[in-house]
Amino acid sequence: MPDIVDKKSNTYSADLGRFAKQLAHPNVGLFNHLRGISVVHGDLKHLTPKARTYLESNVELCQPERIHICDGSESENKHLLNLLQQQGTIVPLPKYQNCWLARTNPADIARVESKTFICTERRGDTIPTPKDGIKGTLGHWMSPADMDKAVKERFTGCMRGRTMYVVPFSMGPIGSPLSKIGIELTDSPYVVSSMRVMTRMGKAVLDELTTYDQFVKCLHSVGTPANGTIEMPSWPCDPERTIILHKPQENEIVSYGSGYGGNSLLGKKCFALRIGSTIAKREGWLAEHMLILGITNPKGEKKYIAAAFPSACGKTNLAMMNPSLPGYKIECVGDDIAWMRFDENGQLRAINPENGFFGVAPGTSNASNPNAMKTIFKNTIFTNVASTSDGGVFWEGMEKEINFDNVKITDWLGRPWVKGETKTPAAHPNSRFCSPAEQCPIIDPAWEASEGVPISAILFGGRRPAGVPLVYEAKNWRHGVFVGSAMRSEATAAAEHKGKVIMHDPFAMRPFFGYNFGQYLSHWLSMEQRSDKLPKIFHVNWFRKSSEGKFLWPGFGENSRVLDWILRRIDGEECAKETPIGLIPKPNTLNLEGMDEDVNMDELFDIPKAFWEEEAQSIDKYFKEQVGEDLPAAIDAELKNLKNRIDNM
Ligand code: GTP
Ligand code: SPV
Ligand code: MN
Repeated sequence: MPDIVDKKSNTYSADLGRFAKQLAHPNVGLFNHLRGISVVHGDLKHLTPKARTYLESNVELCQPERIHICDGSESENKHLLNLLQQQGTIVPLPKYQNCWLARTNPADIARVESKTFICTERRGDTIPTPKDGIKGTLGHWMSPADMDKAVKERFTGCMRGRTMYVVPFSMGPIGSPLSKIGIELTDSPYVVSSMRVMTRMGKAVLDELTTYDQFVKCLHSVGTPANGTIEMPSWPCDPERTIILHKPQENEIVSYGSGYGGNSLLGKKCFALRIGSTIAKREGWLAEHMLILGITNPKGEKKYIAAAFPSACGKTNLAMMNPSLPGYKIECVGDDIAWMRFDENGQLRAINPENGFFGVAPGTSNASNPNAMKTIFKNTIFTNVASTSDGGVFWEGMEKEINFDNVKITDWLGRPWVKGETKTPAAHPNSRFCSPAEQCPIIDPAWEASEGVPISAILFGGRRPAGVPLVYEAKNWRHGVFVGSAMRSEATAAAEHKGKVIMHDPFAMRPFFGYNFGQYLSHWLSMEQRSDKLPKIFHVNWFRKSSEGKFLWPGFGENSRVLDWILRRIDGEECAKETPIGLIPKPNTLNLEGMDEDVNMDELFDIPKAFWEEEAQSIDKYFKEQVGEDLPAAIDAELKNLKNRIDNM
């Protein structure tokens, strides 16, 4: 490897040793320069003409000191981890194998929805027009001229003195007809290391581009504040000027100022959902914020289910569930994103475009998610969790996993933390693990199948402390699309929202729509024309609370009981009864055998008329204020039908 880190200056040294190595290395010639900037790793010759043009124009804009073309190799990753350690971005966690802890600038800890924009010529292509005087909540639009201005202001010379990494990555298995390629240019080695976990990254992707030179352009910089002062050198960022931009027409993403998760790992929310949903609309498929799981019943029959829950509402947990119901087996295909399309037989098929899990750490334990616990203690980058004096990690929910007498805890901000004394949480509520998917002990054998897995049911769900039953089934596809459009959930720490307000979050996609939500609904409705074998749609709620504020349902592994009922519905069993909101289990058809806890089924399945009158009104208000003219007539009709059914309760 030609890249040597100079320990004193913390940069690549241009010493003679390297010069000699370059001469000896057939692929790295003296002429490996782009606009006078030297390529210190990788070879320009491996870039396709389009990739080279994209790199060239951004080198000119960002003016990096050097270019590193990533190959995805083990040795490259070692080098990056070394560099990150020297910069103080990560510390090793010697209790585990190849695990690291990153602490961010406390101002850079979650996605920033208010600073996320979609850029189109016409505003109406991006967002519905809200009612006069109402602030739109279904995304933010920017004009191309404003985007150009925003980019120039922030990116001109933003990589001076830094390395620009060229990160070729595939969303989905390399070579699958359902996969798409991206190239992320970034000045953050943390992003490169994380992208190596979250996507298929490196040389094989550049090779793939030589047969089909199309990729999503992803430009990222952690930025430098306007006054030139980087507050926390170990985690450079520019929170004041952070901006996340998407130009669907050009398949282009530009992200500035944040190093965190969905803001910087551009394959994830920016590409796989925002740009992905616009490509999916053009090409006739669906890009969704959904987990994918395989479930095998005691008879050995296997089906696949996709489920959309908002951020921090239980996707990772459901995807890796240890079923409490005897004889059942769950296998995980993906925990966050599903790309789905109908095959020639009209069967909906899904791939997980990701290669790793960027999961919520707090709440993860051997009791709640043992499969995640078996996944995350090797080759993992933890971000903003607490650490223990014996070189391990800690977060809220892990109390039973460590012995407090033997270890001292340091919180996510680097301060001493004492159980029962310190009032603030040890780990940030949105702290995360970033682990390779293949390490999951229950990863599905078909998780990388290039044709995807067949989907039999789609679940929608959210955190609904009141009024919404554990499970109900939509009457048909159209009603199901309405149920998705009417989703609401309590706000979580995964974004910048404050407090426990119940927010509308249609399809769990509100922060991730790449185009006008009204058109998105029409697109979903149009699936009826694509197939006569549409999956059944359900709504689930693990989070209903009693009048004393306790969860009515134990959740986690016990959710297998709900999946069992869903599978029986798919098989046509008559275990459901009609209610005004949809079909719920007939009495005694939800299998509760062997449950430790007594569950108040009446309370759990109660459908209070007053609550649903209010709910329907709130949905109506939301559609009128937020979607207006763009609301498809079929969805409006479904709402009217719901209102009628509630009136007749
Ligand atoms: P993102 O990665 O942000 O998209 O989140 P996610 O949807 O994957 O959420 P995740 O599975 O990480 O769960 C978030 C939180 O919900 C954790 O604190 C879990 O402990 C909690 N949770 C998950 N499933 C259940 C459940 O069935 N019941 C209850 N009460 N809590 C749950
Ligand atoms: C989410 O917020 O839905 C996440 C985490 O999965 S992030 O990648 O930061 O978007
Ligand atoms: Mn998510």
